[in-house]
Amino acid sequence: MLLLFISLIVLPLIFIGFLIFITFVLVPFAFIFASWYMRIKERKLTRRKRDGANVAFFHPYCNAGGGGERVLWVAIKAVLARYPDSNIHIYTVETAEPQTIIDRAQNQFNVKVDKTKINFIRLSMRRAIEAKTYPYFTLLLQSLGSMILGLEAFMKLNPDIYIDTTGFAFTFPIFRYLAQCPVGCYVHYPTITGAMMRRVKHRIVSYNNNSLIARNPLFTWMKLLYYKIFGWLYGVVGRCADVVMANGTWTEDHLNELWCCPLNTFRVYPPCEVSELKQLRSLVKESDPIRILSVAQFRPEKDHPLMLQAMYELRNLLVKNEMLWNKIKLVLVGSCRNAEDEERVQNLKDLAKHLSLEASVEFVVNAPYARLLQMYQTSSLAIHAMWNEHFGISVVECMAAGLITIAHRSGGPLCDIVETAQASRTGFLAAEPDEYARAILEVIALSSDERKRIVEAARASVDRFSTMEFEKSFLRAAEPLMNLE
Ligand SMILES: *[C@@H]1O[C@H](CO)[C@@H](O)[C@H](O)[C@H]1NC(C)=O
Ligand SMILES: CC(=O)N[C@H]1CO[C@H](CO)[C@@H](O)[C@@H]1O
Repeated sequence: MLLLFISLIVLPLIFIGFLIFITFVLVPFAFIFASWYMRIKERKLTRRKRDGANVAFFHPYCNAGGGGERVLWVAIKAVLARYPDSNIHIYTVETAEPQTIIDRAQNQFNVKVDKTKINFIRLSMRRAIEAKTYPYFTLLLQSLGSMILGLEAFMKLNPDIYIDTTGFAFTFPIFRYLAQCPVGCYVHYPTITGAMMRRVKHRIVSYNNNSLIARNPLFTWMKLLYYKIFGWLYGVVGRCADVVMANGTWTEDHLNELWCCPLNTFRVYPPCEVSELKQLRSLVKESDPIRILSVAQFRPEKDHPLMLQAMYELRNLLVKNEMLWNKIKLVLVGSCRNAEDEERVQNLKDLAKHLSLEASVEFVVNAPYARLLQMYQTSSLAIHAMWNEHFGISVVECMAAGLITIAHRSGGPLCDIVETAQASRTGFLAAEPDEYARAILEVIALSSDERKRIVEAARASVDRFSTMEFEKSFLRAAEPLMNLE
């Protein structure tokens, strides 16, 4: 009886109600929305044709003076040079005067831009993206916070082209769907990586997970779930970008794993300042010691002990050639940031003594830049030992300075920097101490012609990381964004 009542009266009523809702509420609403939308789009288009495109860069900390800011300013300069009638807007939380910010860009990065073309859009919700606002679930909450900041940005200016240069992927959908503008981004570092998820899964205690979580299977499972959900969301928002630029192979591979859009992902190396180093002339004379230079902060991941072990192996290889061995010196140049680093230097000195290498190893701590330049000119080889470094700017700099470089066979040096095919060799790669030792001997045995060829090839190859190359690749990648379809 009840069933009959439901099927005869209630269900049709629900159905009719639903129809009424659709015809009288949803359809008119959609209609109003669509026409409002078309008007906005049309107005935007008219404005764009009259005043030039509004290109908006999302870079909250545009006055920070780091590598990310160099990318921002060089990119802005390139866009203005290629599309002179465009207007640049920067969404920022900085409070400094426009003149101060632009002066700093010029002093620090040697990038001069036309002040009248740049408009700063001040955002007030700075707290929304600060990590310290969120003691828990930082990744997720900070990303949602960036959406709030993105909404504020969108309300203050609806741009024609949106480019994010800080990796806040969660702002993409706002600009893609609400602002209806093409979205581009330059990514230095993915917010989450497949490797991070795997680390939780295998319960490895590392810098970003605490031991309580690693020990407890339930917590591990929950954290994994959290990372999985976050990774999935990151993929969803990432796919809202029309053009993705990654700063190197490492970043590109990780983005392809999570965003899965390799066709609009491009590798655009950040601009490095190598032209000055390329001018350096070697001052090494025949009678001088053969110096092997390492330029690396005294941090654990730089793996200085590996270099000492390589020297140890080298001496074993040279037992019959004491004279040559006595000529070879390892010079470790680097900065110490704190007492921990200083202790590490002391430990390295102890290790050198333990391996009886103290006469062959020299430490140069916190040297000024002029001294570093002098070290470049008086060394003939460079050594790099860090495993899986994302890029390895120090390797690029040593190559630019004219040193024959032996770098670790992993990460950036392997994928991006060093070419080891015999005909086009720009350096050497090694992974084990004895491999390093044999590479050193091989370099020492090179004829001066061969040496010259490698140095020249290496110096030419670092142009791939120059400012000019960056501008070219950036504009090429950004072209689909700028074109008015
Ligand atoms: C990309 O950015 C990350 C984070 O700043 C950095 O560690 C890496 O070295 C960069 N890669 C290149 C090719 O510069
Ligand atoms: C995100 C997180 O849980 N980080 C912790 C990882 O472990 C270190 C050291 O135990 C803690 O200081 C972090 O807070």
